Formats: sequence, structure tokens, C-alpha cells
Amino acid sequence: MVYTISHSRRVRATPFTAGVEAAGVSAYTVYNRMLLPTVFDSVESDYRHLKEHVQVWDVSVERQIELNGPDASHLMQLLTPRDLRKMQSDQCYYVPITDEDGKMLNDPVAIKHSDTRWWVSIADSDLLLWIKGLAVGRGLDVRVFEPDVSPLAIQGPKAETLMARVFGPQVRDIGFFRYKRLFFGKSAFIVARSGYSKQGGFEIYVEGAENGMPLWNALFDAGQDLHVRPGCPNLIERIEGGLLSYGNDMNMENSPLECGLSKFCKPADDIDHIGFGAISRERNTGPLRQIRAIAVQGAPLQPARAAWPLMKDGQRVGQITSATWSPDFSTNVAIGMVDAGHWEAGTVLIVETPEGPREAIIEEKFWI
Ligand code: THG
Repeated sequence: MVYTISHSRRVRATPFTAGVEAAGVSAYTVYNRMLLPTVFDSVESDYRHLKEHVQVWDVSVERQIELNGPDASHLMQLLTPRDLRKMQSDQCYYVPITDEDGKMLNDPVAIKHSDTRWWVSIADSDLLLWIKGLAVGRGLDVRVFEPDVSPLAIQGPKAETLMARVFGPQVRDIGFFRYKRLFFGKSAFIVARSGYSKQGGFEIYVEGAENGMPLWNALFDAGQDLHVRPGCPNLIERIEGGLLSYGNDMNMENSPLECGLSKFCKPADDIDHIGFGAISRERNTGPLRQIRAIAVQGAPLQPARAAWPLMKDGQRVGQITSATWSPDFSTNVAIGMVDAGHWEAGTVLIVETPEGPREAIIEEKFWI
């Protein structure tokens, strides 16, 4: 089965699409109505390379939503159960976003520019509509819009070396989930130490689509001896690392506690978050199900394309939502949501895969 994806104005290209296509992208998905590369060489060879060298990722699909105005910080806190009061103007926070029932609408990275200006770097859901609706409904003095910003991620063990060559040695002083504004030519971009892999690296928030390809080319010119290659979020590596994918591993039916994000939810009811009552009640009863790392036994499986039921004594007790073979751990690695009573490490369940039933063992933690 070989097919292509039809591009149009509705399925947006990115400032880096020319570079991605010249480099021979072999598969795309659509995320926030925009193209996201998923494979260059093969998922396994991209994975090997990511863990050894450095990759440049077109993650423009991580669209920014800007909150700008006197009520920007108030609105930002309404959106998330994470306490933002101590957050500095050079920090990024991973933040659950919930509705009034405490259910997950998105799991973005929030970037604080100042008390009156924020970016929300979103996962795949129409969060702009929710934020605009809240701002209008609450009568807040804040503008909410999508600016012309496209993140480019530099990931892998040699990321710092490459970034120092292009942006200068100051990149070495950027702490985890902190950022500096650094110059590329005449433009200063936010450069953060973050990214959707566990291999380390940076994200450059490229402002102005016209700046995309010059930066892309400069990174490849500077990194030839480092074996720099284009890459993308890697399915194997992100499951090994337990990085959740909104729409796959959780959706609007799940709470942050179910997603294992309770450390990003303020336990005391002293912040003005729209879902706080619901989350406090759930904290008292405990979540009914929770995300777990799961090792699926047997031969290498094809990656999961749909939820796979998890069974115990003929009863459904959860589902696996991401799964693939891990060459480094020599097992099928998976992320799933497991009902209370069945999520202890060492529990053996049966997972119904398209390749037949397999034993599924609940792990203590993710692999990396
Ligand atoms: N970077 C930026 N925007 C994004 C993503 C990103 N938007 C979409 C998507 N990814 C949002 N989801 C995640 C999921 C995990 C992380 C970041 C965004 C992540 N988690 C780390 C972890 O789990 O180890 C660290 C979390 C922490 O301790 O704060 O990085 O990747 N700009």
C-alpha cells in the first residue's frame, strides 16, 4: 500500500517544507491541520541516528497561541491546574490544560514572555477556540491569536555542539525548560532547552516564515561533520521515554491524574483554574485508571494504529494506545491506560493485538 498525502491550503505546509522534501521525507501525518514528517529513512534507522548524532526536526505543527494583554496571566492560569505563580519570564512549563470537568483538552508547553504575554505551544487539538471562548466569556482584556512562529527542534547527543556553532556558546548556559533570546542574523529567536525526545536538545521558536529556510540551511552547513540529518519525533524513542501523545494516549475523556500528570496539578485549591473543583474531587477518590509503561511479550509487532484492548479473565481492564518494537530493549514497548486494581508493576494482562493475543506486563516505569 503506497499512497501520498494531498497538500492544500487546508493542510498547511511549513516554513521548512522545502528542506524536508529536498531531504527525502518518506511519510507525513497531519497535526493541527499542518504537515508533520514522521519518517525519513526508516523509523528504526531514524531512531539509531537520533540516539547517536543530532537531528533537525520541523515541528512547526507545535503551533503557538499567543495571549497578549493585561489579563494574559489570569487567562493562562484559568487554563491549567499547574501553579504558574513562581514562573519566571525565561521559563517554559509543560502544562495540562483541562475543561471545567477537569478533562484534558491539550498538553502544551507554555512559554512566559512577561506577565502580559504568553505563548502556548500546543499538541494536536483546537485549543485556540477554547482559549478565545474563555477570554470572551469571562470578559478578559487579552488578545488570543496564532502568531507566525514555527518551532524547529534540534535533538540528539550532539545538539549542544551544533547549536553553539550557530547561536554561540550562550546556548550551553540554557537550563532545562529555560530559554534565552539569541540572534540568528538580524533576528533574535527564543531558544529553549526542550523537545519531544529524551536525547537532549533545543527548540528554536522561529518568528517569520521567511526566516525558516535560511536557518535550516545554516544548521545543515554547520553540522556536516556531526552527521546532522533531518528527523522528526520518533515513535520508538518517545514510547521508550514515556512521552505522551495527545489524541493517542489520552483525550478529552481523561483527567491529568489518569495521565500521570498529577505533579503538574496544584494540590491546594488556591489557584483560579477552571477545572479545579473536579480535579480536587478526583484527587480524593483517586483516578479510576492510569497511564502505564507496558512490555508486550513475543515477536516484534507492527506499530499500533488503534487502541488494543487489555484483558484480564475475559474482562476489559484497559487499552494500549501506542506500541512498537524497541531494538535497544529487545521487547515491544507500549503506553496504555490501565484500570485501578490492575496497574501494579508485574501484573500480567492479555493484549488483543491485530497479530493475535499477547502477554502484556505492567512495568515499574518507562525505559528511558
Ligand atoms: N515542544 C513544544 N511544544 C510541543 C511539544 C514539544 N507541543 C506539542 C507536544 N510537544 C506537547 N506534549 C509534550 C509532551 C511532553 C513534553 C513536552 C510536550 C516533555 N516532557 C518532559 C518529560 O516528560 O520528560 C519534561 C516535562 C517536565 O518535566 O516539565 O518535554 O515537545 N515546544
